[in-house]
Amino acid sequence: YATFNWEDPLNAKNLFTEDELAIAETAERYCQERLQPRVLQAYRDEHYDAKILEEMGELGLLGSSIKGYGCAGVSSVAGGLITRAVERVDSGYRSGMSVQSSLVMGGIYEFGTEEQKERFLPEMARGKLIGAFGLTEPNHGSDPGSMESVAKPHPTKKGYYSLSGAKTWITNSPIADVLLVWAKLQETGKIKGFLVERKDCPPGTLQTPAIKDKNGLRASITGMIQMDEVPVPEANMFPDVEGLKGPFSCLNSARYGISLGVMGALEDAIARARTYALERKQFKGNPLARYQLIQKKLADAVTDAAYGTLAAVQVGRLKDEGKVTPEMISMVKRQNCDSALRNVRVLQEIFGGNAVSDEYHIGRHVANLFVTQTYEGQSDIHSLILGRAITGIQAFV
Ligand code: TGC
Ligand code: FAD
Repeated sequence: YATFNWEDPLNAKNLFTEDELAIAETAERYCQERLQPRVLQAYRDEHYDAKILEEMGELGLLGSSIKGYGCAGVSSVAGGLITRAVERVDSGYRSGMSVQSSLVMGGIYEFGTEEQKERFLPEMARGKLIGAFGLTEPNHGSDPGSMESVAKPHPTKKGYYSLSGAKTWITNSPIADVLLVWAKLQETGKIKGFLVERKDCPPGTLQTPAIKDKNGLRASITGMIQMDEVPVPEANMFPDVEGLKGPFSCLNSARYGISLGVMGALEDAIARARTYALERKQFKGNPLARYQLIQKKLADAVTDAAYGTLAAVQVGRLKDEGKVTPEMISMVKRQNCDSALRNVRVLQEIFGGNAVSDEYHIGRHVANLFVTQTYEGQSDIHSLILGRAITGIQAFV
């Protein structure tokens, strides 16, 4: 028999190509050497250093599965291994990267004109232009189809739309140069995607205030997008896609990335809990790891991390072969976010009172993983997506 490896119990490594292993190693090294040392202070200060995107850009980690336009063109699984490496440090760092890579660059790549791709993608791949994705509104989160943001023909500028409305809980919005905003055309009521460039917005038309004092995802920056008749040239609209298919197609890639990303956060929590359980002694000098209840917690978490990883790798392979369905992505996004959050909450118990100190890092993962379960479709919403596919009955309304 081979030797059991608690860090990769079902030998997922065996499923990766040489290229994927090399990319994962580059990403893991960067994240452990450059991100891990700054996360504690960043989380305390609720500070996101935009330079991180430039650093990631230098390593080819942004928009990694896009072919051409200065992007690496790697497999979906390799892209997932990058998100896993980043989220092993912090879900907020992964969030900043996912929005840039999957939601904005991915959207431009899939639905943009050739001119839009040439204009935005190379600079975004270098982390020199920062993106945000505006779908959620104050009154419409799980149900973005009811959005109120509107695009009217501009009253004075020919060839321009005028965008008004508000988006909220938008990752990167306070620092974004280009905001992919989804709004309904006044004439048709159909949802369209617009690339709003901050540098071109007249004063007072675009505000992107930060949402402060979050109790999760504090190492990422989140804000609103407030639009008051923002002029946007027709050349900045996605020409062909309309309806929710546009934003949801972008979400397919980002949700996939989260499914492997959260396994990174869970694996980090397992490693920290195992070390703590081996070092901390209670009752006659025994390490906590000596006790059966502690071992069960570790066994459950290690099993769920291994299963979740294999399922996500399978979905990634199907994605690259053109055989994936959105429901498969809903399944791994929901299952992996739920299991990561559930297990990390249990592992937190192993730290006793020390769990309350941020220096043990476990509380940060718990708070972050609540957010991952909520954004990009809250888990119950993914249950309903799966329920609809299983029964043929739509239960949202
Ligand atoms: P429904 O009738 O289901 O679909 C409307 C149209 O969209 C198409 N579609 C999809 N297309 C591609 N991929 C998918 N996954 C798709 N899902 C649906 C569908 O075929 C249809 O097309 P057409 O041509 O017939 O019009 O729409 P509904 O209004 O009933 O939607 C229901 C529901 C619940 C599925 C949907 O609204 C939903 O998923 N809600 C969750 C909202 C959400 O995920 N928001 C994410 C905001 S972005 C974010 O959170 C980023 S966080 C990033 C970070 O920091 O990491
Ligand atoms: P609601 O839709 O009000 O839902 C509240 C609860 O009710 C949930 O548990 C939900 O599952 C449940 N519920 C709703 N409808 C039903 C139903 N029909 N049946 C049963 N249960 C239901 N959005 C973006 O567009 N871009 C971003 O970059 C972005 N980044 C984010 C970053 C952070 C830190 C956070 C917290 C959120 C972010 N979001 C972003 C928003 C996120 O996608 C939404 O919070 C999420 O979609 C849920 O919407 P909501 O908060 O309005 O909750």
